Amino acid sequence: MVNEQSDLYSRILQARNINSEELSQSLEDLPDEALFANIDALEARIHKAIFANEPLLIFGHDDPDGITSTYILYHYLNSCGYQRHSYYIPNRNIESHGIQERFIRFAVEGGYKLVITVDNGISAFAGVEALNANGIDVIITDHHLVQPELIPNAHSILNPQLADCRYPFKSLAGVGVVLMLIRYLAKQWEHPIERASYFWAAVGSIADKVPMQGLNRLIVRHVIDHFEEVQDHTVQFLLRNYNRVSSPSDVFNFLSYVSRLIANGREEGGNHTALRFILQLSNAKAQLFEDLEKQKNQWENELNRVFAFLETLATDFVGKTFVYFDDDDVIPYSLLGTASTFIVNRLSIPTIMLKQHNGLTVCEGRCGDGFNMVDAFSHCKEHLTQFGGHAKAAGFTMQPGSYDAFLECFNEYLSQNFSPPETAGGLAFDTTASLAELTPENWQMIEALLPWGQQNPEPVLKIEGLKQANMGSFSLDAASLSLPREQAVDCLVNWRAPAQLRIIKKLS
Ligand SMILES: [Mn+2]
Repeated sequence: MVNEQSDLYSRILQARNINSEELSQSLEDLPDEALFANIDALEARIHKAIFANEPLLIFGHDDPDGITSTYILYHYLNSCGYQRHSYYIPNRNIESHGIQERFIRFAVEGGYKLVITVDNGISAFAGVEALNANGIDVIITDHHLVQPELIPNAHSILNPQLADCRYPFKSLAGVGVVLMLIRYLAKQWEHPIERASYFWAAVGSIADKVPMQGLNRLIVRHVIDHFEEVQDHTVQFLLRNYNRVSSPSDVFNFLSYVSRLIANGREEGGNHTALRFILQLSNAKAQLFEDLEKQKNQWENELNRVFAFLETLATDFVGKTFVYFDDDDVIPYSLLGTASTFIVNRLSIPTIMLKQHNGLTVCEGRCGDGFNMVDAFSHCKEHLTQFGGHAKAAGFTMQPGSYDAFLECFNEYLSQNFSPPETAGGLAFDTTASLAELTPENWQMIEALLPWGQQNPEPVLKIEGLKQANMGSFSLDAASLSLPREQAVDCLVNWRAPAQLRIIKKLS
């Protein structure tokens, strides 16, 4: 617990306008889940499925948010003794986002009577119709933006973004929504959820880059502060293959590591590697872990290659928007969104990346403040076969022949709805600091501000007069810019570890 405030710590609090009340919230401060619209109807339908012993299928989304959502719901139903539930996670390299033909066939042939979508489904209008036509009820849980004019005809929908939803916090990840659902079921059924559910909710929330404030912060911080309590067999397995985890930043780094590890299991349906790894109790767990580690390393190499390529595209780029069609197949389909994010971080302009995939043109769009990707795609929907996402991260598919018409429509929308933020040039930092202030005591105080994420980024300090010769015991991390040996420069830095800095910009 933080009792006295250091100067550096309180300057950062002040710069960010953080009230210390928010920093001390705990699980007891979570709002009543009954405030969610339709949650009683969801509970009744799932209850009926369990008592009638109906085959039930959880339909996840192929990313860490969707995987952790699937896991905590699947596992909660397990813990209730239910045995007729299963899960299906589509392979994003084979199927596009949402309820598609392969899944519908799987659900029908498997004789399922109830499908629960997690971290997706809110734009699956046609998919829900098709399942209904086959006598399958659908419950949707999702956190994406709603197209209010086209809500699927589901049995019931849990989504904080619904117009009539009174749950006060709107920015939960998909797994945050599922966590609130199982917390509600736990109260109704008087059967507690496992404490590790918070660990997996934290992993999915970090991976989905939701704003790290409010309830998202509360969930991740709970895991940081109660790490011993939230460990299940998978966490313990992973810890045997990981460095020591003792400080709050160790826990945060471990959570980020796990979110990257489970991002790569790409097998389809009930065979998804990452989910099988989490569920596995036997020796096979080690084999699956090796698979995942290998995939993660390959993926990180691939990522570095793509980033180097994007760096060449971004250098000296001038323009109001960045549109890139990956004709030459430099960017793998699975990295298209990551690539768009990279460009937005570099250039701060709306970015769309497109490529051919399975006979269709797919697109991932990203932007910062001052623009809304979903609105832009919605404006151009006559050219698209499917679209969805958030204001700052959205995607679509279209027929290849529609490209020119779409681009004209998109550019027209952009010219009327985006003006570049005026802060260009002035890179923001939290406060000026001196090397002498970077003490172990201050490091510990700043750890109280973890977890980092959107709306709560890692602090940026301005340090004046840095040069190699006066760094003392401090080292620079691998991603740092280098320092001149003799001539002192003013720098913006991240304080990465008690004795480690990352120079992110040289100012003089
Ligand atoms: Mn999500």
